[in-house]
Amino acid sequence: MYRQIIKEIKKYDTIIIARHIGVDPDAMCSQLALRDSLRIKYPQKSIYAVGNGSAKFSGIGILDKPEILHDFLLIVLDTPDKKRIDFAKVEEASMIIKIDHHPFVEELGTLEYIDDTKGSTCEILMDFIKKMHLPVNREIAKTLYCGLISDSNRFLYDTTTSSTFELVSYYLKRYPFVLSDVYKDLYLRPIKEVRLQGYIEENLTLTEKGVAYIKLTNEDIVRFKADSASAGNMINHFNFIEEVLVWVIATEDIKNGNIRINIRSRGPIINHVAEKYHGGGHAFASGARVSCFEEADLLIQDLNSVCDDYIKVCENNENKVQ
Ligand SMILES: [Mn+2]
Repeated sequence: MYRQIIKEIKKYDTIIIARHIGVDPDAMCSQLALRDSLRIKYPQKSIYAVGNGSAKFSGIGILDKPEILHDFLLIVLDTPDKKRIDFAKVEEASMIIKIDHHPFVEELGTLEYIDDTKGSTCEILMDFIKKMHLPVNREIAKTLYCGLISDSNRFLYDTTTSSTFELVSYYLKRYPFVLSDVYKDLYLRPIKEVRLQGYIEENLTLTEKGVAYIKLTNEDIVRFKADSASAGNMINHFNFIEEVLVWVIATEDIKNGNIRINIRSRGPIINHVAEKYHGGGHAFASGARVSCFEEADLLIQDLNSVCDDYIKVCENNENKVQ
């Protein structure tokens, strides 16, 4: 499959690399690393990484705004479905290739490389770039590591395997980038965010079945001088709380006129609930968009039932063991 992808890349003079809406570091790092590597390998081609950026991730690199495009290859990274691609001209592509680590949702193109056992799209690309002998420099290696670190939450999840460490070791040995530079790009944050985090911690509501949630209105966001994206991105700070199985941040997004939902789980599978509410994602990390806080309540109720089922299954299993 890797070879077929390279074969298609060779055919086109113009290549667009896109990823999902609501940019995150894995999505952005994967498109920048692939772009920069292909630009070195094929200097005569026009290769662009597209989509809306975010001030928060501006340290990672710069996206492109290409103007007129015709007969181009579209490579979609880190995105399982068409509606979540952050690029308006998907239909105009001569061909679409998908490389992704999300569970399969729908076919986008004729060539799809999906490995949902991997913790990040950057990890897939590390393997792809290495095996296909594509050019790498210190900056590209650092960018790939940055995406891997962000999606794996610093090797926290079981998607991290010996091959993850082997790939990291391979790149770090050959292109020794400075680890603390990566963490600065990812984790340095203003105190207003820490204060908002404190507010969330103080005000989480906990259901009987282990769903913790908070609803942040636009007023809350303005009061903490934050934005809905950075509030939602705090979701990863609430893992490993004894009483909490699933946690949700519901943030009013007046720019888009809806409510942004971020969900994480440390047991129950949640992506089917996110899909029911116009979203999706991974088994334990998903997002959705709902029209109002009342709809968010319905989603929270559904998550509560998922937790209820999960607790019952766990109890049954325990009984069997005894
Ligand atoms: Mn990802």
